[in-house]
Amino acid sequence: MLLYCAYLLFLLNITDDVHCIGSKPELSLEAETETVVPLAAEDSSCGCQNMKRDAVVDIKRESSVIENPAVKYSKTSNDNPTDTLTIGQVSYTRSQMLLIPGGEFLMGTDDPGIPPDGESPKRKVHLKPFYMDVHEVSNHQFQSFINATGHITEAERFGDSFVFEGLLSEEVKSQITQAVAAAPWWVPVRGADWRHPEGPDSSISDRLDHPVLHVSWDDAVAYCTWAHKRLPTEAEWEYACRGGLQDRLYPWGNKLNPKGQHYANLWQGEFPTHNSGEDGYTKTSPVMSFPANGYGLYDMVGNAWEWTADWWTVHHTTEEQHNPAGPLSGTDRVKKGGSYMCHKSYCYRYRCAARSQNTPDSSASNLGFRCVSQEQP
Ligand SMILES: *[C@@H]1O[C@H](CO)[C@@H](O)[C@H](O)[C@H]1NC(C)=O
Ligand SMILES: [Ca+2]
Ligand SMILES: [Ca+2]
Repeated sequence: MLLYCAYLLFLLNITDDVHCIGSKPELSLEAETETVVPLAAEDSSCGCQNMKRDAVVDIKRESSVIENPAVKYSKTSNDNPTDTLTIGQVSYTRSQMLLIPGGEFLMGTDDPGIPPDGESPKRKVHLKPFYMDVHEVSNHQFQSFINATGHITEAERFGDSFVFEGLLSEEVKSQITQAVAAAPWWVPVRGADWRHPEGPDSSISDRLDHPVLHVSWDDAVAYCTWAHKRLPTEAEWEYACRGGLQDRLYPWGNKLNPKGQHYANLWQGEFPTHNSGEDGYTKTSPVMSFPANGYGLYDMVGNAWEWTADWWTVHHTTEEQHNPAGPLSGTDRVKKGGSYMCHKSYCYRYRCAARSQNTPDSSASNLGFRCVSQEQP
C-alpha cells in the first residue's frame, strides 16, 4: 500500500516551472456562432456529482486495498505491452499517441455555460509538450492490462457500479432497490463493471473498440502506470481538447453541428426519457467514430467522460501559470468532456472549458479516461 501511495505521489508530482513555448497550428475558422445560455447548476446536472458510493451503497472499505502493487505494476508485468487493434481501416497498437506541442493557451472561459462549475476565469497557462492517447482507452486495451496484471477494478471490489437506467434490461431493473434521489436515472447495479457495462446480463464482446467504462480514478491511474503513462492534468486535457483553436466552445469550433453534421457522440432528444440517436449512437460509440480535432485527437468531447489527474476546485488564480496540476488535496477528481448522455438541457458540459467531478472511487456507465506521457511512446 505504501509503495502504491508513493507511486501515486510520484505520478502527481509532475509540475515544474520549466516551460517551452512551441508553435501552435494555425487553423482558419469560418465565423460560427451559437448563443451560449448559462444554466443554473441544478438544471444542468448529469447527476454525476451525486454518484457518491457512500451515499447509496454499503461498502467494505478494506476490500479496495490493492494487494501487492509492486508485483502488479512492476516493469516485468509489462514486458510486451503492445497489441494491435483494428478499427475500420485503421490498425494501430495500444501505444498510439500524438505529440501535443507545448505552448500557451487560455484555459477556462469568462462566459461560463455553467458558472457554479468553476469554468472561469479565463487564464493564461503555459504547458510543456506532451504525448496524448489518440483516443479514449478502449475495452480491448483495458483487457490487455487486466490480462497482464490481474488488476481488479474498484467496481468489481465494491460489487456494483452506476448505470444509466435507460440502458438496463427489465430483468436488472426489477432487482433495483435504490436510486440517487437527485438524479433518479442513475442506479447502482450489482454486478455492473467494465466487462458488464449494464449489469451481469450484459457484455463487451461486441464493443471491444468502445471506451472502457466503470473504471474509477484509481483504476485509470493503475492502467496508465502500467502503460508507463499518466493521467493528463486538467490543463493538459483542456489544451488538447481545444486542438489549437482559441476561444471556441468545442474542439472543432463554436457551432455544435456545423453544416448539420454531428462532431461528437452526445444526446439528441429529451433527457432522460428519449434519446433519438440522431448522431448514430444512443450508447457509447467505437472510439474514433467522429472527426478528430486539430491535434488529431478523437472524442475529446462526448462518448465517455474522461478522468484527469487534478483534484477538484472551483477557485482558480487569474495569474499566469506554468504546467499547473490543480490543488494539492481535495475530495473529488476532475473529469472532462461530457459523454453520450450529455444534452444541453441537463449537461451542457461537452465544451472544452466545461468540467465536472466525482469521488476517486466512483465508476459509472459513462466515465472512462485516456493517458498522456512526457516521453515519446
Ligand atoms: C485476455 O484474455 C482472454 C482470456 O484468455 C482472451 O480471450 C483475450 O483475447 C485477452 N485479451 C487481450 C487483449 O489480450
Ligand atoms: Ca449519441
Ligand atoms: Ca470523451
